[in-house]
Amino acid sequence: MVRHPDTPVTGRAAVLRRLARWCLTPLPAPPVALRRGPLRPGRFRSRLRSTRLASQLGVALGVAFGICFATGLLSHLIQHPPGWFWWPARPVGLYRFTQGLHVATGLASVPLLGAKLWSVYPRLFSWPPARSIAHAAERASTGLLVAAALFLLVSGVLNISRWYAPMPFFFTAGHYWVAWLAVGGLLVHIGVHLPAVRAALARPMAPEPRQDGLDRRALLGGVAAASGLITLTTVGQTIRPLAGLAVLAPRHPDVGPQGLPVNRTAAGAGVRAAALDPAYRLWVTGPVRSVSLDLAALYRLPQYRADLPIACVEGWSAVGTWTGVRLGDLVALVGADPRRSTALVESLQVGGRYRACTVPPEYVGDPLTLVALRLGGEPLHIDHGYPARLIAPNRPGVLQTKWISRITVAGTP
Ligand code: HEM
Ligand code: HEM
Ligand SMILES: Nc1nc2c(c(=O)[nH]1)N[C@H]1C(S)=C(S)[C@@H](COP(=O)(O)O)O[C@H]1N2
Ligand SMILES: [Mo]
Repeated sequence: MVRHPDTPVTGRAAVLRRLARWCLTPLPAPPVALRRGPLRPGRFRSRLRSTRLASQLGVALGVAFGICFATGLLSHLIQHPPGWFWWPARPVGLYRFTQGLHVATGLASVPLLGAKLWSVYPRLFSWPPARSIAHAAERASTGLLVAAALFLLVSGVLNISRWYAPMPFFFTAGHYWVAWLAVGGLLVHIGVHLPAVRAALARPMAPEPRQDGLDRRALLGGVAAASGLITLTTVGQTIRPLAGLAVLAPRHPDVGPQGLPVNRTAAGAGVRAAALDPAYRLWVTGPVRSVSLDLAALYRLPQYRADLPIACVEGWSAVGTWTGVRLGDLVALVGADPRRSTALVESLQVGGRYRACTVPPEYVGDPLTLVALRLGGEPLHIDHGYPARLIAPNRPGVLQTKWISRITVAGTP
């Protein structure tokens, strides 16, 4: 269509068409004199690099990042539930599985991402750098994807290693928002490359010239072996039979007081004195009455046993045998119906992000949700929450509040 230059552009479709044409207009190529160093034609010669290799590694990364995003988002929703969200108390170990999978999959993607970036980095120096505005935008989004992917893996590894110094931001918030950026960038990336991926993966393999002593299969085998080795040496932090192999895992499921790891100690939380004070009382406030119970009074209530895991957000988990009072019994004691009540559980700890948690009705009314007084038959070690701690099925460790001092029940009689 030829339009007279004076014809005004009207209508949204016309504006969009014009914008699209503008975006796709070829840009002038930069002076050839700039084409030096890595920008030289034929600078990268490894025959190992191919669209097929980038596609195979890409598919693996796509699956891994998809699993990480789904399990991470789930963990976020459990900790910050919006009104529509519901998370069941059964099966008791589901969160243990999903968060263990999150960290294991994230760790296994480290070699995948390294190999993928190696396989495509010559494209960083493609010439001309931008053919059009659209091409420049696509490259920028790829840059964003790379930065976000590196950030997620690095911040995740720093977090599970409990090395917070290099992260001058709150880990969870940074990790969460960058995950959205990564997924946005990944969707654009897949959209752009899908036809090439399909073509590259459908093509029957031409026999590959041997070069550098390594072929594509050996490279992929090496990457798979590296991922497998990382998994094997870390996943024992949550899969008990593999604990012996977990030489690279930050946590060992059986190392700690009473055979269970500790995340924050009583000294670290600044609660030693308050927890050991003989004047300790657990205050329970409800719609009808309030009670304050000392340890002897808590022991006089019916005691129940629950074999439940602590499933830390950091990907380690371990099962303990807990004994104590049902949270539902305490809620009933102050005149509320456990199955229709929410409980705010607060710690002796004064500050800190994990000093309190909210327990929704499905959990308050669950017979396995305990205010635990004992672990493995002994009174709780002070680092596991003595005198009393919350233990509930299918919850992240951060929501298993230790050193409980107050329970506030919102519910109807
Ligand atoms: C974290 C995930 C990923 C990262 C960081 C990543 C990174 C990159 C980068 C930096 C490039 C080179 C720049 C470009 O050509 O646009 C590239 C190319 C490519 N990627 Fe990805 N990618 C990821 C996931 C994927 C996925 C899920 C697929 C396919 C399902 C994929 C398929 C491709 C293909 C086919 C190319 C072009 C390679 C060529 O033609 O030589 N990538 N990727
Ligand atoms: C080595 C790789 C990774 C490790 C070790 C890791 C570790 C973690 C940890 C420890 C948490 C819990 C944070 C908390 O609740 O305090 C978390 C949450 C999360 N992760 Fe990852 N992660 C990795 C990779 C990824 C990737 C690739 C994605 C997304 C594509 C991702 C998305 C998320 C999301 C959305 C959350 C929830 C954050 C929140 O609760 O607000 N992670 N991750
Ligand atoms: N008051 C309080 N309770 C807390 C925490 C905390 O920092 N303060 N940390 C939580 C975290 S992150 C985990 S994983 C579990 C660990 O319990 P454990 O130390 O008994 O294994 O306790 C939870 N309870
Ligand atoms: Mo935790």
